[in-house]
Amino acid sequence: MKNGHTSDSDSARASSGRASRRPPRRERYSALQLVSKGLSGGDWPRVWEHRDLERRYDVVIIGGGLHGLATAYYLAAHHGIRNVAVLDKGYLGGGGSGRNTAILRSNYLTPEGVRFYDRSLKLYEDLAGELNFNVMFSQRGHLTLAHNDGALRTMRWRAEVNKLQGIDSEVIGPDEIKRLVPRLDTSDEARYPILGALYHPPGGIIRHDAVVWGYARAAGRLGVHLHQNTEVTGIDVQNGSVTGVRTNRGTIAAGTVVNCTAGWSTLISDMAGVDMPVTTSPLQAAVTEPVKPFLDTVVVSGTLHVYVSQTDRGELVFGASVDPFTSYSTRGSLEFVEGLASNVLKLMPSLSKMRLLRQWAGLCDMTPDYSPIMGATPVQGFFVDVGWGTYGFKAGPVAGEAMAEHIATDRVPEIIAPFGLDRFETGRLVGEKGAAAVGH
Ligand code: PYC
Repeated sequence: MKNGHTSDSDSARASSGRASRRPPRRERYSALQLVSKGLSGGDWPRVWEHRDLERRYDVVIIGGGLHGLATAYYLAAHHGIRNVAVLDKGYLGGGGSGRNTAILRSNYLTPEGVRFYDRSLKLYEDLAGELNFNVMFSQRGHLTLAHNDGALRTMRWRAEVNKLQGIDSEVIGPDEIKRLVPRLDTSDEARYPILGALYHPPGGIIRHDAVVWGYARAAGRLGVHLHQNTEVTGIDVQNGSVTGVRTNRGTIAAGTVVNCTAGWSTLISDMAGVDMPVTTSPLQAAVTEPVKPFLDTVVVSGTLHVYVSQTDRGELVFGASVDPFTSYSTRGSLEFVEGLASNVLKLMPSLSKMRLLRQWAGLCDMTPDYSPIMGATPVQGFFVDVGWGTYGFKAGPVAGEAMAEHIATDRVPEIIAPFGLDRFETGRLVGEKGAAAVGH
């Protein structure tokens, strides 16, 4: 790392380079204690501790979402770099990390994308143990429906790329689809008949808040400072190198600053004088009242611009493609739910009596090739982990792991080498639009 950090030696965990997996005794409860605490509403320990804001850190991470927290955690856990602050202008996980539809998968279109998201899925599989936090990862399978020949061809293409990378992914026909999701209208009379689907058994859903809290707690325990309501208003650069950040709580010196924001990634990069080829659009989502579990697969239709899964609480969570305009608004719109309801009912007519409970929006930073931008920038010490479009949540663990390694070693890990900012000059784009979510 530039302006090299010397790790502190405050615990045996530092020398092993790994976080302890055993919770402190005060946090282990019997089932009865848990129920009684839950009912009495009392005295839960704080998930992460409050620390005073220092005037200098080795690394300042802007953005207290999953990517920022995971980067901080792996810096501390894997590289012993603990003099790290994560700053968020709101609350931890209040941006895209708490607004996504919590779908995980690795069935992308490009070999670069497939390898990258597969590593993330593997990290997610072990995350509850790694963080000692129940993240409720349910690998229930992921279906991307094809309603026309063009879509079916893309699914076959993805399946072949996936298999070559060792990913469990195949094209299945309507009978198998009906067996997996009996509620789907697979008849020939459907307005958009289902010709086949890309089936990806390891895909699924997770409890997104728990992932954020788990990383926050683990990073905090390793000495990382987590500062909420701390807005970055400027980035100081001298002679081509970053020297610190200005915030609503004063100036902080740092030789390494990492932009892990979504929505505001261009504004933050602008502060360091670095242009990002990113436009920002809202992505809306909605959830229904809870009903008896009937859907244990994630279902996506690119043609109908919709995806749906059922949570463990029984709610159906719906999403669509990004709004067709750029904006920083996170308000839901009536137009969105009208379109959503109409498209969902084309897939599953029997849901017509279900009621929507609430809707919301998150901000998606779209790059020209639908792949992220990760790594160093022309400003020495200023790193970016941005441009996450509609796929940031599923990438959080691998992005954190790789960014931490990059910052700590000054070497670009192979897994993120294709995603550098310079690809927009060299033209070596990673075109992921065909698998980015539903059609954009
Ligand atoms: O890429 O799977 C996806 C996705 C789901 C919701 C938004 N993106």
